[in-house]
Amino acid sequence: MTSPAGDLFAVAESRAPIVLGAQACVLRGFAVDRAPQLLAGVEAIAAAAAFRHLVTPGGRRMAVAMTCCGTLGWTSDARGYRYERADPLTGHAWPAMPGSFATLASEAAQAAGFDGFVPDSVLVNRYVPGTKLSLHQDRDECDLAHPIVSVSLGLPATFQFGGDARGDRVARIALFHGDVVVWGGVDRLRHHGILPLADGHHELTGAARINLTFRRAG
Ligand code: MD6
Ligand code: FE
Repeated sequence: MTSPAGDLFAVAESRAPIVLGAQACVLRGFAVDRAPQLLAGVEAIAAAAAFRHLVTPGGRRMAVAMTCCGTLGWTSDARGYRYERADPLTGHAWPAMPGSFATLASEAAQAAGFDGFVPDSVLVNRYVPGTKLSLHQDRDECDLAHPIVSVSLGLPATFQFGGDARGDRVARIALFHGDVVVWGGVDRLRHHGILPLADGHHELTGAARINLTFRRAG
């Protein structure tokens, strides 16, 4: 018997999809074979559009470091949360989305019951031990009929999955290297977050977790 929580190199033990809601699930290990390629892509993206700590409209510095690729990138400052065609740090277009990223996202969406998902934006989140992401909804995308596909790489994390209302009961799910979460439809506006990342070291990412969330933003 091995303990996934205690083995920082581990991927999830079972590959059975985990149902989070009527239209939300975790595809265990779906991206594990493609992880090295995805991480090489993240390095290239970060070389052109550096990881940065965005400031919320309320003036708080976000603990998670972020960058983007695709035709639209998510950003935040005193003017609000929004998608932009250019990286505010450089004034240049965001790095293009690698073809292998888009393919993975549509395959995962399809496996979760969403046909024809074509992302135009990837938000890349980087967590180090101690970093958390507070409960939030993803609602800045134009058309909420499209699902979101979220890929976890590197150190494991505890995902919080709540309801449509902020005060609804929150479930906790462990996410491991290579896991993919897909949600949309009736579950598209559920609150979610990441608990503070535990200490650790992963052979591919070191002391970090990388999360890719694929969206159709425009
Ligand atoms: C994360 N993910 O896993 C943060 N949002 O690091 C998200 O905020 C998220 O995983 C929308 C859909 C899926 C997600
Ligand atoms: Fe989110």
